[in-house]
Amino acid sequence: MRRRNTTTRLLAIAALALPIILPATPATAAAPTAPARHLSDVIPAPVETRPDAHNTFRITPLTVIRTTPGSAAARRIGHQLATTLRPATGHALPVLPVRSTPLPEIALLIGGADDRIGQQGYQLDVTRRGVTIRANTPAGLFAGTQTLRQLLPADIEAPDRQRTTWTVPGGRIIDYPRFAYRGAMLDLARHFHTVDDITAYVDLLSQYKINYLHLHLTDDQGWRIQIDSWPRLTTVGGGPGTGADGVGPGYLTKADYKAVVAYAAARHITIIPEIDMPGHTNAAQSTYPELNCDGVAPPPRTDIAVGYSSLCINDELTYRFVEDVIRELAAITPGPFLHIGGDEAHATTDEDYRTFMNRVLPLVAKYGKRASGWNEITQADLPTDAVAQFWGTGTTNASLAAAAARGNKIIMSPANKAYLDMKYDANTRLGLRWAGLIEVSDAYGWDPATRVTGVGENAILGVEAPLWSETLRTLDDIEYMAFPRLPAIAELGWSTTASHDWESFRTRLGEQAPRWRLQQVNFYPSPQVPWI
Ligand code: TNX
Repeated sequence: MRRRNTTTRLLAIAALALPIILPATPATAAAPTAPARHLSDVIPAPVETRPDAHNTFRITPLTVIRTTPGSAAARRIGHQLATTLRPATGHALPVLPVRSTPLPEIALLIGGADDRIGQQGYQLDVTRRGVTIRANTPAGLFAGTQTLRQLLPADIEAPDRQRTTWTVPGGRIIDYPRFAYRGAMLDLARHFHTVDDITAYVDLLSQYKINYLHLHLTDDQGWRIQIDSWPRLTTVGGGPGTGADGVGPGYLTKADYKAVVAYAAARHITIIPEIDMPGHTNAAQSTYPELNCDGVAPPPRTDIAVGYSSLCINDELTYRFVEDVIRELAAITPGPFLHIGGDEAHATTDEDYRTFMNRVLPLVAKYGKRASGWNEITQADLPTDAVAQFWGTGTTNASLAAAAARGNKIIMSPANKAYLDMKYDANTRLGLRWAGLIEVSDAYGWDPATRVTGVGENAILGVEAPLWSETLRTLDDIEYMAFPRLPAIAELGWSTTASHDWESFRTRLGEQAPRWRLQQVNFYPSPQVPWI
């Protein structure tokens, strides 16, 4: 009964849509024919692809998007997919929460997939009749739609209609990530980046199955998140004249932050806020004199030196401040993690560092969050659920290996491989070079599970590509440093070691260029990549 009703409605929709859509396609014959896509032309490389050349699917004006009945999450992903596909196809692509349709369909279904896909994977089947993406979770379903997007010709990213028929290569993909955590980090402290810039970056990250965005919210040069109990942190610490060279002012209000969290969540990306401490705190200490042991506020700093600031370790006020900040931030952070920095505390003695961290780590737990921090936090007494983020350039780190042996999970961000703010070559206008020059092959050419002695596959939660913004001002700058290295790190985090292959990767990377041009992504045209 329900089925027939739905069918009737569908046919009515199709009948309505046909006269509107069909006559209006004069550009079809002249449309450029992009090279046929293959099931494995995807970044990150899928785990298993079984092409079936006899079974291609064509998206046409009749195609509908069908989602699991009763699943609001699946329907939302259906609408997101429709929004992505409508401009270039010009098709209506109605989203219908029904059991099946007589029309050619892209079905987005929760459940019924191959056992191996787990909580983040998906199964994608392409036959003549339709595309079916199945997953156990909305996150997996969303990942599958990102694969489908890449399986379509590049001009699917065009802002207006290119042609009427869109071919998806036939066969089956079974795909799931190697690591649960695939992150990117953006530094809002050295130069503030607006909500629009952050959300634009989120859009790009989500295409490569990145599922965490770590926001570096505070540093010596600026404080970028509203804290009601210490209001001058933002108005002064994030105010005019702050940031590297004094030209990166601004901050996220709590409403802004919540908007970023919600926008990212809709793209299955979890925000991780970082408050860096006990060093990297000059913006707070120059704003509030009482946060200094001598009660005297140091001048604001706009240079990019590191390692000179420290909170006052033996003053109770310090812990009231830290607890206020953690409490307020935890309250607006739905994700599990709160990052407490902990790097380069060169102005804090080792003993004071341990004292500080051993008091602060329990505060994170008190407000219901799991602590993460840069690898230096392994010098404190870490709870086993704390996560340490490796940013060194070497291949040994005894304290990190000991934490891994005790059961702490590690995120790999080796600065000489994963840092998106390092220059590509000596001529790169933006970026720094303290960890070396990082060409695309360097960013791709390492294995997270063999990088640091004693930190193997099982100890690793995942990978993260940090982007520090000492030299970056605009979204164009962000894109130039992230593309094409971010997709390299995304592939290291998602794809199997068996599929790791530079020749394959650089070919697939080259095929992304037409998409980036249409999306107006300002990427670095590395000479290592055969761009098309
Ligand atoms: C080191 S990496 C830092 C940051 C700088 C970055 C620049 C780390 C945990 N700390 O303070 O911005 O180098 O590449």
